Amino acid sequence: MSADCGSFRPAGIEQEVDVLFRHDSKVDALLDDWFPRRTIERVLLVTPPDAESELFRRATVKRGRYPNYPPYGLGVLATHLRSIGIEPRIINLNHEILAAARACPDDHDFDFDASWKATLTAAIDDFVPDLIGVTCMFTMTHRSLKRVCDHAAAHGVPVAIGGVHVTNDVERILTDIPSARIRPPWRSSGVRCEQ
Ligand code: B12
Repeated sequence: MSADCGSFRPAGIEQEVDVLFRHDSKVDALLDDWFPRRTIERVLLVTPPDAESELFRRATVKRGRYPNYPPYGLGVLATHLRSIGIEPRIINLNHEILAAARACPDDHDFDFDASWKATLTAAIDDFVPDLIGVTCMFTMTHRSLKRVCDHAAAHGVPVAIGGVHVTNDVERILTDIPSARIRPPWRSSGVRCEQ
């Protein structure tokens, strides 16, 4: 029995390759738009606050009951970026908001949204990233993720998202967070890029 392995391609792969070729000029235009210098030197990696303003309670902060874990996933990404010559910076807005809430002397003076927005803006202005990557582990953080992506994108820097929630809740991610322009596809190992 002989088999012509050279001409054999699984249907799925054929389709993916086809799509890549058909959209080649569109991808080129997108890359020109997002990365005019056609290079990525600095990537700002961001963890959104776990909580959101409507549900945030300073009394809970003072009792030390909000979780505050290091962003392990972003640490892994930062290591990979460094290994290919890209400078990463991580900003953990969950930690930053808890620290700011703890430090603020008066409950009424604390503005949750203004606080994390100012921290993120300062990081963007200082680091001048070519790309902002936002992580999201928990479904309950979806609204916070959306707000962080909207605020980051308003600075004119392309925003990519990833993490457990993003991979898991793809339909909501694709419809609800247009400000994150680099998102996972329905399937395959590539990324979906939309104008
Ligand atoms: C360790 C862990 C914990 C730890 C630490 C949590 C933390 N905040 O870091 C502890 C034990 C504290 C914990 C607690 C909880 N957990 Co937990 N936990 C996990 C676990 C087992 C591993 C997560 C992890 O660290 N992975 C390793 C890192 C390196 O991977 P990563 O973060 O996903 O990042 C990689 C990729 O996702 C990607 N990536 C990530 N970000 C980005 C961004 C961009 C731009 C790109 C391109 C790529 C990218 O690249 C990274 C490197 O490969 C997951 C299950 C799982 N398999 O993921 C559950 C899981 C995340 N936990 C879950 C839950 C429900 C909880 C709790 C809510 C449980 C509870 N009822 O209390 C609490 C919440 C606590 C909190 N708010 O932090 C669920 C979340 C489900 C959901 N959809 O919301 C999971 C998925 C388990 C499950 N199957 O149910 N958890």
